[in-house]
Amino acid sequence: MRLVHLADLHLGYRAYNRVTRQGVNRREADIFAAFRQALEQTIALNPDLVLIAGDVFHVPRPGNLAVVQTQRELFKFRQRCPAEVVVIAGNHESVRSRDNSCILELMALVPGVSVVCDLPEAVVVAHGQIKVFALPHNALEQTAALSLRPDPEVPYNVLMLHGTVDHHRINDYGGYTIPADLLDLPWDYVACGHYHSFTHLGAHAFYAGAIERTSNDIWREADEPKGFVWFDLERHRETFMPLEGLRSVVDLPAIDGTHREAHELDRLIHDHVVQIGGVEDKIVRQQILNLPKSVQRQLDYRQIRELQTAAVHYLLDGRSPKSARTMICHGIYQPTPPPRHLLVA
Ligand SMILES: [Mn+2]
Repeated sequence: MRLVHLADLHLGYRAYNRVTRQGVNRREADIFAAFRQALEQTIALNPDLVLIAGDVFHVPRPGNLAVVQTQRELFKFRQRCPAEVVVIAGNHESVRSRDNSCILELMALVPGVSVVCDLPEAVVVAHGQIKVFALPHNALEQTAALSLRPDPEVPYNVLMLHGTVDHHRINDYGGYTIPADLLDLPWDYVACGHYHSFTHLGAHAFYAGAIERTSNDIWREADEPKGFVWFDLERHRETFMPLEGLRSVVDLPAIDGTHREAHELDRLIHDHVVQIGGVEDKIVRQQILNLPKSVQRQLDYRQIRELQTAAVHYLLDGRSPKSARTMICHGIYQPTPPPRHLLVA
């Protein structure tokens, strides 16, 4: 018995103002390409079960394109892969009001796909061989729901949930905390969603991580692989399956602007770009720390505009010495805080 564990797809995520030839937001198309690749790899693996641990969509009401494409991909997937699929809702697509249904309920119309949006539910799959205890985002609100125990009558017990396991690992807002002792029960596998980096949480518990860079702080994830978990329930052995050819996200080394004139900074900006072979088709950030406003005004904006035109996104993030000092005084200084305009709800 082997399973594929996907999480945090964030389909319908959009960023920047680049569009494809078909007029689709460049990043939305990128995220879909990653999803298709993950499904292709899954078909080749031929698992007994596919888990999607929440945040299928980036927002509770995604655009029609994202909804229609997702539905189409799932139908095609199920025609080519006999494995059942169990999906839970994450914080990004959960709705609070009872008079509004969750968009994921559409996916339950695909044969062999089970969706758990709100209350905890146990789904028995793989001809009675695997019981999946599914805890979507909303279910973690009530701690009474957490008196779950593996079922000794079933060969394999799997727990799937969407939330924060420890507070050092937060890259998204609005998640509930998962009690650590719930993960310590003798599950054959625990599939977690919410944290966007692949992480082993101890025993057989994992965050699969997101399939693309869709977090509030994409720069922290620039160098890490994105993909999903391939798990063998008999041997309790995991393999991380990275996705290939994702869009390059490059966080260039920060430049210290102290005692530097504008023309020196222009040259450093240029040199950093040359070192990565140009910015074409990439998402790039160049931070300049301790950059006085007077020097910032004298930078070569023709060069910066050219970089912004060539890249999918080129962010020149200048920090004045004063703003850094103020942040230290208030105890909120972080070495690389995310730029405010990149924060998404
Ligand atoms: Mn997420």
